[in-house]
Amino acid sequence: MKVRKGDALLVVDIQHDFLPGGSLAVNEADQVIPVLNACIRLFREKHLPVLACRDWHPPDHSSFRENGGPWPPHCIAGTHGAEFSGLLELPNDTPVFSKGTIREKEAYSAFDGTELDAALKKMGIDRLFIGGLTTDYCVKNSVLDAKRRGYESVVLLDATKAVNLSPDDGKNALESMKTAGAMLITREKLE
Ligand code: VGL
Ligand code: ZN
Repeated sequence: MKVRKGDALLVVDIQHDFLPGGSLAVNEADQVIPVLNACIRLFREKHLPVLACRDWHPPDHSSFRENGGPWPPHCIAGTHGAEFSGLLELPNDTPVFSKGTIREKEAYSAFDGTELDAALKKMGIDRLFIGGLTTDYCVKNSVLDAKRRGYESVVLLDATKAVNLSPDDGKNALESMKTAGAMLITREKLE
């Protein structure tokens, strides 16, 4: 598949807390970073936009266990755990969209409460390539939202890893994205 004008790359939540050693570490999550770096290089070479989102919670977010949510505290705004991995080669001018910033509200999609849609429209984007963490939450919800909003969506299979609270969550998430009309491809298919 050839990337072309109208394409953008969205890098989802490559933050310390989702990586090995983090408070919500996802199995093998570090393996996606070199794949994403290769995608970033490709998009930059073709002068196509690269964007990123991050989980950016207040310290008492409602998704944390102590507040009745399913997760350990993670990605608290301004902390080391919320920073992007230093191994991720994001260009300095990458627009970053923060989500989950309101205490009472969970927001798994990069579109939820952000200016992402407006930014994509302004840049004339009609197809979004999405990779990052996690397959069963932020990637899934961002892909489904992108489709709903009329973008073609392409999931980068080898650039995403699942939390798998239940063992099949990642597999089911990919299935639901496919059913919604998203394309699933590996990075080697991209040129
Ligand atoms: C995410 C769990 C909790 C994600 C965010 O980025 O997929 N997962 N918060
Ligand atoms: Zn979160």
